Amino acid sequence: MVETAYAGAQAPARHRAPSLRADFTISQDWNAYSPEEHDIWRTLFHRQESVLKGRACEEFLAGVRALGVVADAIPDFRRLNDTLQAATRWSIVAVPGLVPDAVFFEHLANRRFPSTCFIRRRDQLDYLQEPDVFHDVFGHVPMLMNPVFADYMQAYGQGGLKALGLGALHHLARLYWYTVEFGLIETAAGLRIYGSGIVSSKGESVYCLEDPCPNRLGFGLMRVMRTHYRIDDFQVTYFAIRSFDELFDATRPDFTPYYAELAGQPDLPAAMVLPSDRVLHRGMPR
Ligand code: HBI
Ligand code: FE
Repeated sequence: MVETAYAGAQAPARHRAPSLRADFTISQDWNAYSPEEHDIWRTLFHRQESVLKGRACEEFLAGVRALGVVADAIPDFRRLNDTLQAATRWSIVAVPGLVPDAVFFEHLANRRFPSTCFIRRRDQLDYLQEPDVFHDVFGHVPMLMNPVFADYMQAYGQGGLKALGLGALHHLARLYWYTVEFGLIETAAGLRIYGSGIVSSKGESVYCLEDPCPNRLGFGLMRVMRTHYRIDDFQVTYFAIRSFDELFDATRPDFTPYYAELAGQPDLPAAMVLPSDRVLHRGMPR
């Protein structure tokens, strides 16, 4: 079963574009946001700002500060782009929701991050199926201010286009899931979070580092690309990189031989720990 990263929920009609461009981009229309929508952003921002102290990695927190992403209101992509383009030549483009894989990779391969611009309802504060502007702009964009991670995301997009051609997307999607969305990093002060799916989630920001249940393993490229993941609950295994350079260096080679090797190996259940794993914490099955 090829997990898709997200189930296909739909954005509220207001932000589903009447004029969807061929590359699936729309205009953010910042003036269309209601005071209630800005207030939902403020609620989410304040919650994460406090829970991420001592939990998110410095690169993420520095990115939030450097971008000028604050609690006051849903950021205007035009403002963010002035800063982001100057820092790492990335741009945010607004999309109405999940876009087809090939479209998503094409944008990433050209240093364009496709960000949704609708925000979740107040009754979805703790979980929503598909990314909203808080997940994308608060969760993903700050890491694009880090030059190494910015290059990794472009390499991922280029790799995604190749993987599509090779029918190997399900392997590469796991790399994205266990790094970009749910990655941890080892630091002198201990494990810290950089994954966007975690930093935009109050509960998982604590669970991923402190709960005894999940495994915490050292990152391995082939290990991650073999491993199933959960899309509707906290992860049962987290992988920790030693540095963003390690992550970027792992994506330098052409993956074609990796996919050939993976085709001959069984996938691994998300909760499994192998004798060859570098075990930082062996979880307790729930
Ligand atoms: N579209 N807008 C958007 N955001 C995503 O994160 C996204 C997507 N389409 C496909 C996708 N992610 C994943 O299926 C790929 O990473 C494999
Ligand atoms: Fe995401």
